[in-house]
Amino acid sequence: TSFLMALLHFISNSSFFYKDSCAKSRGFNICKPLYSSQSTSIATTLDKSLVRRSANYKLTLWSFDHIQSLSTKYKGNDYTSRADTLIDAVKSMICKVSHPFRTLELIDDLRRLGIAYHFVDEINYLLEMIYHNYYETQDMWDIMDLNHKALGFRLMRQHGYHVPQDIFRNFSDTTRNHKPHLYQDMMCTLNLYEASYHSFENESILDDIRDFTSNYLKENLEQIIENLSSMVTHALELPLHWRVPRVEAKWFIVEYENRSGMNPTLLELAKLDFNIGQAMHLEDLQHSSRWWRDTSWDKNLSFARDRLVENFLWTVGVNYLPHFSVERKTLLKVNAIITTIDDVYDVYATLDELELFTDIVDRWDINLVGKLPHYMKICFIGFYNSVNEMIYETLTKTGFMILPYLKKEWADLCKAYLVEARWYHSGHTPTLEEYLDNACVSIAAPVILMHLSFLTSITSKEEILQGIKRAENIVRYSSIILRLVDDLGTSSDEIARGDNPKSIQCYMHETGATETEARRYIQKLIMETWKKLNKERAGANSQFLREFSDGATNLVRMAQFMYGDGDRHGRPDLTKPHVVSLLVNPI
Ligand code: LA6
Ligand code: MN
Ligand code: MN
Ligand code: MN
Ligand code: MN
Repeated sequence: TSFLMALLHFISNSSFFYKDSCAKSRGFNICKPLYSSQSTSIATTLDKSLVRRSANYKLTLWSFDHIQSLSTKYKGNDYTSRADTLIDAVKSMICKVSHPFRTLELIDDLRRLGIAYHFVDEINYLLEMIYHNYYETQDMWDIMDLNHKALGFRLMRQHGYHVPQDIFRNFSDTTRNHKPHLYQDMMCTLNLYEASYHSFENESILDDIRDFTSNYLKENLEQIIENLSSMVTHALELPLHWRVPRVEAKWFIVEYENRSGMNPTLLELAKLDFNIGQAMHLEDLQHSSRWWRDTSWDKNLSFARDRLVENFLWTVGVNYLPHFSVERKTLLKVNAIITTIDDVYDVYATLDELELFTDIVDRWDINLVGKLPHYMKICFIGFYNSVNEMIYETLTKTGFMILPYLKKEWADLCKAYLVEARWYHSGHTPTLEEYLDNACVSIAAPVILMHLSFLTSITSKEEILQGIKRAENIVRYSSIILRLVDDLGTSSDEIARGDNPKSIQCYMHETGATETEARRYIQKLIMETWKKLNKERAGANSQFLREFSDGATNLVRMAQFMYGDGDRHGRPDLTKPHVVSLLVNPI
C-alpha cells in the first residue's frame, strides 16, 4: 500500500496528466531522498521512495580553493596615490573646457569609463550651468545643433533635470527637410537613439525617434565608418541606458583607447581605477566565499544551484563603487539565499514541506524547525541566522530595528513561491495579469530592494522609512522588468524540467498567441515598464531616492545582462568569460 500511496501522491502532485502544451515536455528525474528517519519531521509520514525532481544544474566552476587562490597586484598605496594624482589632473582639465558641447562629451566619456563618481561636484556644477544656459529656455532649442541637443537631453534626464520631449518637436521636419545632414552624421543618429530610451509614457516624439533611428542605424550599418561601427553595433544590441555601468566600463575603456583624439590621462585613470576596484571586488568575493563555505549549503543542499560567483557578480552590477564593499557582501548573502530557496520551492521540496516552510518563515519562529525535514532545517536555520545577523548589524550601527521590514518581505517571497508551487501541482495556468501580480514578488526584487533600503548612505530611520514609502513604484516597476526579463531567459528550461507556467506561457494560454508573438509582447511590456521607471527616476528628489533608484535600475540592467542571451545565472559556463573579464583579469 505504501508504494501505491506514493504513486498516487506522485501522480496527483505532478500534474502528469493534464493536457496543455507544456505537460508533454515536463521531465522528471528521480533523486534519492536526502532524509530517512527524522522522528519529528513530516518526512516519516511520506513514503521513503518519495520522488523528487532535479533540475540537473551544472556544478559551479568556482571552487573555494580556486577563488582563494586568485590574486591581483593592484592593491596598496602606489596605485591609489597614482590614481589620486590623475584625478587631480582630470579635475583641473574638466574646468578648463570652455565649449559646452565638449563639456557634455567629456561628461559622457567620464560616465562610460566608470570614473564619473570621482567628479560628482564638478559634473553637477557644469550641468547646472549648461542647463540654465541652453536647455531651460525654449528660445535656445531651435538654434541648437541636433547632436548637441540629443546628447544634452540624455545627460540632463540622467541627472534628474526636467527637459521635455518638445525639445525635439522639429524632429520630423528635420528628418524630412534636412535628411542629408542627419544621414551623414551617424554620431547624431546614435545620440538620438540613446536619448530616446530616456522617454516616459506617451512621449510619441521620442517613440518616433527610437523607431526611426534604430531602423536607420540597422539599415546603414555597412556604410558606417570603421571606428563608429562597433559603437553602433553595441548600441543596437542594447541601448546605453539599459547597460550595467561596470560591464559597460570594461567594454568602453577598450573602445575609448582606439578612438582618435582620446585623452591619455583619462584613459590611464580609467584603467587604473578599474583595476583597483577589481582588486577590492576580489577581496569581497573571497570574504563571501568563506561565508558560503561555512553555510555548507553546497554539500547539504546539493540539489540547489551553487552560484556564489554569479550571485556576487549581481552585487557588483548593482554598485561597483569602493565604499559599497560591506553592502556588496550583505547583498551577496541575500542573493545566495534567494537562489537556494527558489530551488527548494521550484525543484526539490514536496508541497506539504513547502506549506510548513512558508509558515515557519512567516512566523519567524526557530522553535518550529523540529517539524521540518533535515535539509529544510539546514536551509531555514542558515537563512534565519544570516538575516538575523544583518538585522543585528544595523541595530548596533544605527539603532534601527529592521526585523519587521525584512521578515515581512521574506515571508511575502515565500508565500509567492508557494502560490507558484500550488499552481504547478494543480496544473493551473493563470492569466498574465494574475501571474504577474504574484510573479513580481516571486522574482525576489522586493526582498533585495528592501535590504538595499538599509544599505544606502542614509542612516536616519525617519528618512529611510519615508524613502521606502516613496519608492514603492520604483520597486514595482523594477520587479516587473526583472520578472519579464528572467522569464524570457529562463522559462524554456524551466518548463522542460517542470515548473509553473511563466509569463510567456500564460500569455499564450490566454490569447492563443504563438511563442514568438508572446515573446514580442513581453518585450513590448518591458519597454513600457522602463518608461514608467524612467518617470519615477526623474522624480527621485532626495539623496535616499537617488541612491535607491540607481541601485534598483542597476538591478534591472543586471537582469538584462544575465538573461539577455539565455540563462547566465543558471549556466556557469555562459557567465565564466564575463566573470573572468570583470572579476579576475585586470585591464
Ligand atoms: C533566478 O532563478 C533567480 F534565482 C532569481 C531569484 C532572480 C534574481 C536573483 C538574484 C538577484 P529562476 P524563478 C540572485 O529563473 O523561479 O529559477 O523565479 O527564478 O523564475
Ligand atoms: Mn526557479
Ligand atoms: Mn521560482
Ligand atoms: Mn516554481
Ligand atoms: Mn526563471
